[in-house]
Amino acid sequence: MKKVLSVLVLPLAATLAIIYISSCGFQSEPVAFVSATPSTGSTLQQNASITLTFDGEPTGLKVSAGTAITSGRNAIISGPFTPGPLALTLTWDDGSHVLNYTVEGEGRSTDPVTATPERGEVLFYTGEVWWITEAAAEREARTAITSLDSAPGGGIKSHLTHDEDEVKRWMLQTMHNRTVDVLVLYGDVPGTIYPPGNALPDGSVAEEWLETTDGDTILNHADWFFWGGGNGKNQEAGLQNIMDIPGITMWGQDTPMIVTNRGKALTPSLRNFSSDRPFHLDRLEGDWFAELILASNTGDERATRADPVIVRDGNLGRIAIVYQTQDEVNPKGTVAAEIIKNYLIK
Ligand SMILES: [Ca+2]
Ligand SMILES: [Ca+2]
Repeated sequence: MKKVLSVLVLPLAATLAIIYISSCGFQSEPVAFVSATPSTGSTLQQNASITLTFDGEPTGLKVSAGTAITSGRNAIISGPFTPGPLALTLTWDDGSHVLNYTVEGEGRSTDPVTATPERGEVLFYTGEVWWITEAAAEREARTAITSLDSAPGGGIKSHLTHDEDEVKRWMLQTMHNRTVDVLVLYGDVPGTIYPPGNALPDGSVAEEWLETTDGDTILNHADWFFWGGGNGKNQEAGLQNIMDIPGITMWGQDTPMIVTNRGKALTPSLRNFSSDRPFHLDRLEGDWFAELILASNTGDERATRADPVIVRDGNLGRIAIVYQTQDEVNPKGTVAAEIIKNYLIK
């Protein structure tokens, strides 16, 4: 009997010791800061609230402004905050962290208890172009950049690149950042974001970028979206793979486009013209829908063909086409900037 008892007691004692040691070890892990929403660098309303996430419960949390309520691994800091720059210091038993915000002053609405998100960015790529010369594409891009610089609220950050590797890097950086970013192309697509010859029909950087709830947008001018330039690297399958719509094409040389009411309101520089590669709205499938029709074959929203138009994949990314014309001079840069300033990045 004695022997049996010791056989039972010893493993039990060892198990309890292991549980004790491991629970002590778990409790002594320092709790670290993970993220804040809105993120540091954002602009806030005075009555905003900020949600913090830690990797464990932050005991003894104190904040240098506002009121903090802790709930498990999260904490909510509520205003009012004093207008001007805000360096919000968080301290808790295991550490400290500083978040920097700009709090909007008097005269602005303080009603919503939400924060203004950071603004997205725009990248123009002119390293490969088709149905427009590189020089003309650069001129249009620079016109758009000048216009975006003067957007209300301090301008919209944008830049021009010829480097296809930079396009990929930038897309990876701006993916999943909860802001609408816009890539502008001129009738061709770099292989770094969509491997040529439709080598990656699913999962390319371009497709991944369009499949987050950021609402990121690829805006294309001149030739067919993702056709792939003079060599026709991708042809019809490029757009079809990106949208996952097998039947969609952009055929339609010289299709008259009439500016819609929303077009007149949002893109004052847009005039009636003939599109050579209009979007086929009657071929949209799945969650794709025409979000903003600026000009169409009917001049209204019941159209089957449109250019410029923004189509969107449910609550995910967007494809915009603007002046899909063959070697024609249009105010591509001006109208693109109007769409971005007045609609996509406000
Ligand atoms: Ca984004
Ligand atoms: Ca696909």
